[in-house]
Amino acid sequence: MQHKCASVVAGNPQADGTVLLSRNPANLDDVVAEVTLAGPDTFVRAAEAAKNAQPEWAKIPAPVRGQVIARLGRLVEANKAALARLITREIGKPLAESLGEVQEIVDTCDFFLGEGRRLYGQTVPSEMPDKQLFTFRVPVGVTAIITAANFPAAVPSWYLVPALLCGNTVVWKPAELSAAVGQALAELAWRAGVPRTVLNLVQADGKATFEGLDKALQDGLIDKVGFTGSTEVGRRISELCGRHLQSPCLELGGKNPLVVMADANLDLAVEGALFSGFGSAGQRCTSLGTVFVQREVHDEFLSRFTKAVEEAIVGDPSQGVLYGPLIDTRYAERFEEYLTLVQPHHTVHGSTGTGRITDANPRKGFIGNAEDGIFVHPTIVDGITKEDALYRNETFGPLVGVGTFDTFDEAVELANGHGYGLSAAIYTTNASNAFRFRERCRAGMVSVNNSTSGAEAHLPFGGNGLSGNGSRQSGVWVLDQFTRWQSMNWDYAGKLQKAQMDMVEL
Ligand code: UN1
Repeated sequence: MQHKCASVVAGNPQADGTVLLSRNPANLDDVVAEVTLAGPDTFVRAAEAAKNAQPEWAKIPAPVRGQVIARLGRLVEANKAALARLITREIGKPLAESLGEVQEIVDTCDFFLGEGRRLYGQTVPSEMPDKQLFTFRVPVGVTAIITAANFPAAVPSWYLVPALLCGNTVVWKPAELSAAVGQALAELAWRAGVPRTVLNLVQADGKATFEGLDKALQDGLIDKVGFTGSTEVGRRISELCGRHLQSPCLELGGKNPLVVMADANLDLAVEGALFSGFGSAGQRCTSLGTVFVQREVHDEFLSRFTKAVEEAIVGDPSQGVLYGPLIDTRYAERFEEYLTLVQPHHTVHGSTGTGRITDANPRKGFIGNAEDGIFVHPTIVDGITKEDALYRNETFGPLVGVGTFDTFDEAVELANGHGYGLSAAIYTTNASNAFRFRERCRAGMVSVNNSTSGAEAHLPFGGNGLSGNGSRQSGVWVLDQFTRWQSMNWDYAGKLQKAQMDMVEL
């Protein structure tokens, strides 16, 4: 089945624009969707529709908005298998991970449906008698949500669900490469009862989105931007928002380290490195970048890790593979460029080859026909030091660096020194090392004896440095992105009481 995707503004499909084909990266002959890409004007019109709808949506009591979120959760659950299959078909994520991704939406809805009954403010004592102070959470207004193809459903839900619950209206621009998944999720939200004027869908490329966003910000139509994607694009979004005195919610790249101490359970560490380094073909923002191994166990770790990678099954993502294709041909080209950063002092551990998997450069145990899709070999590059480009460049593909350290202090320095600060892991059986690592680590998310990926839907998610501007998604913490605090003071003294001047003296 071929989907037809187009922008939907206030419930009206927008027919004008250029057409792009969204293809199955495991089989490029399979056209998943015909996507009509909108121009900047459509983005602005979507923002206007969202602006007009916002006061009415905000008037609906939060517990009632929570019921809409509850219905969305149940609808997503009922359509879990179909949505997961669409994710696998459109972006090539292994089916088990796609099912996990859909479950993450259900978890997010389950968390926020209750938040509709909590959305607490506070009562605060005043410094004067007969006066009471209060705080309230108020919606920010119109939110523009721009999301990436690698988590085409779960990550958008991290924005859409709390934004809607808090009384905001939305312009959502999914990635062009996952347009059909975007359309399917928006349709479920409308069916759940989110008014079509409240959630507007814009299918557009990056250029049109920037132009549209710029204009909408200038016209005062957008109050908050949420963006998940590359650090480079995040910087541009941030500059644009900064001009309008706005701070966006940014979730950017990572070069996530995994530290293996000599006292670690090495089999566990190998399992964690395999899952976070090569799962989803390394195309998660939480994917493992470099493993730093204490010198005494380096050779042993590397040989077990190499064996695990050699035995891993790659190929057709609808089968039980560790990973499938890269999402797009451009990703493969960029990945091959990263392979040119391998230096003579590195040792490359590819199982049968490096770069693209083809009939001439095959991989043992590959499932499916490699020539039909965008498949690349898993690669381990040993000998990474702080001076290497591979130490600091996010590769967004199945490439894991390995480096060595002697002391714990060196490990911390290596784990922090690349500029990113999203996720970091340590494998150790020594509790003091674990706590010290957490304390000294720059990353927003730290794992002990677990991989760098696999965040749960109710813990704060986000990073520092090149990984973001400190904003956090998920759980109650994201409420600070989608609401603003308003205070109120209520004086019942029957006379003007002046703060600081009329304070009671003892
Ligand atoms: C992302 O890659 O943008 O922690 C998000 C994880 C997932 C989310 C990753 N739950 O791997």
